[in-house]
Amino acid sequence: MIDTTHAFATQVPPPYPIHTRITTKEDPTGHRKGKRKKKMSKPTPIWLDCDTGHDDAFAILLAALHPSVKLLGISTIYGNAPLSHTTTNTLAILKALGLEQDIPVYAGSSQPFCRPVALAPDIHGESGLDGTSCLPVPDTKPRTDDSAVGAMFKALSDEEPGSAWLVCTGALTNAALMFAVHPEMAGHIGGLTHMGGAIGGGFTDAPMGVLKGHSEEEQAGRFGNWTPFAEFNVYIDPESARAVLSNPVIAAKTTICPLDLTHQLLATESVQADLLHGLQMSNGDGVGKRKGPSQVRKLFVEILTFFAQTYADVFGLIEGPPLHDPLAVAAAFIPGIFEDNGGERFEVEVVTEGAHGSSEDVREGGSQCGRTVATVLGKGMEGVRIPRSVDRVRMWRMIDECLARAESAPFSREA
Ligand SMILES: [Ca+2]
Repeated sequence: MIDTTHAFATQVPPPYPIHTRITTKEDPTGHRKGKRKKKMSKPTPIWLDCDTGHDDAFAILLAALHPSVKLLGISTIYGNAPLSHTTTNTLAILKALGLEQDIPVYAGSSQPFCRPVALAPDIHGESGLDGTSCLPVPDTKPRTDDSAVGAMFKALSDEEPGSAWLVCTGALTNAALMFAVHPEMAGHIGGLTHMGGAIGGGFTDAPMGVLKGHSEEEQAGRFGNWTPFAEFNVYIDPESARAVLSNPVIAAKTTICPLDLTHQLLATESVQADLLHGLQMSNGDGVGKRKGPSQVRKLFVEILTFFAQTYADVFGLIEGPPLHDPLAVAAAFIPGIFEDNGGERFEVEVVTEGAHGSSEDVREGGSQCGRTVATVLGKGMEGVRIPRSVDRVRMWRMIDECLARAESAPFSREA
């Protein structure tokens, strides 16, 4: 029997303001003026596993174009849409970034370990990436020289022990299969991050909106986005999530980004406007000048616009859509921008009992299947990191910088 009472500390640090407008007062590159040399550290090797929909597109952008990341490859998975769509979407985004030939893409699992497939057309459209008029048609196909699990294993193995990170922004099926086939990888990787889970119980004060057809009172007890208790990526394959998060070696180097965190990174209208035109660069000669939108900025902001509409329609979240997935990328290579209440760690148990499915009756029937129950551990004990907040200004600035880098790709230059 799982104890579903919340055992985590009740002291929640003050939240960052929700409507933080991107500031341009600091040099967005982070470099100081003057002759002092900054020590350059090696980029973090990352394998990205994603179900490319709207927020995954931003995860790919950040992983592919941030100079502190060495993107080893991408495996795809069912989730936001069927596997064939999420794979095509991944290749299309890489084409828009000019990296279609450079980043190997492998199609992974098309279904969960032992459940029927559940998809999310209400949020991402039938294609998984609906709502943009300028998504390019990919020229390449996913690689077939190895399986996704095999390619992921080989790429991570080729990196030094303790250096490479596995970043998962969909269900954990591919990851669980890799650790099942190659259990030694638990000790080899530097860490794992996952966008998934929902903690609730006042873990943060992130806005959750009010689900269509529900009152504010009814919403008050909900913290999941697929059921009142469960977040989609964990819900759709709870056995795989449980396999990964209950492995003590993996758990000790895992960070999860639950809805309680990701709903703090809202792409408000002002954020969308900033990303469309690009942040003003305060390098002395470009202050105050806004550029017209490049093709790649237009693409990514159209993606945000559609996502904003579905979040407003389905979840009543009108401030802007939460940009979940890039947070899992950032947690792997720049963990210091996340705040974790002084280093608290958790045991995370995934509920696998109870009714499970896509029907309204099952989803609203009270089953806690797919719930992530987090219990805070004693100081110094090893466990899962679950940040309570993130430096949102840094996140948007990094995304803007990556969009600026993408503008040199043929997709924007030849538009
Ligand atoms: Ca995703």
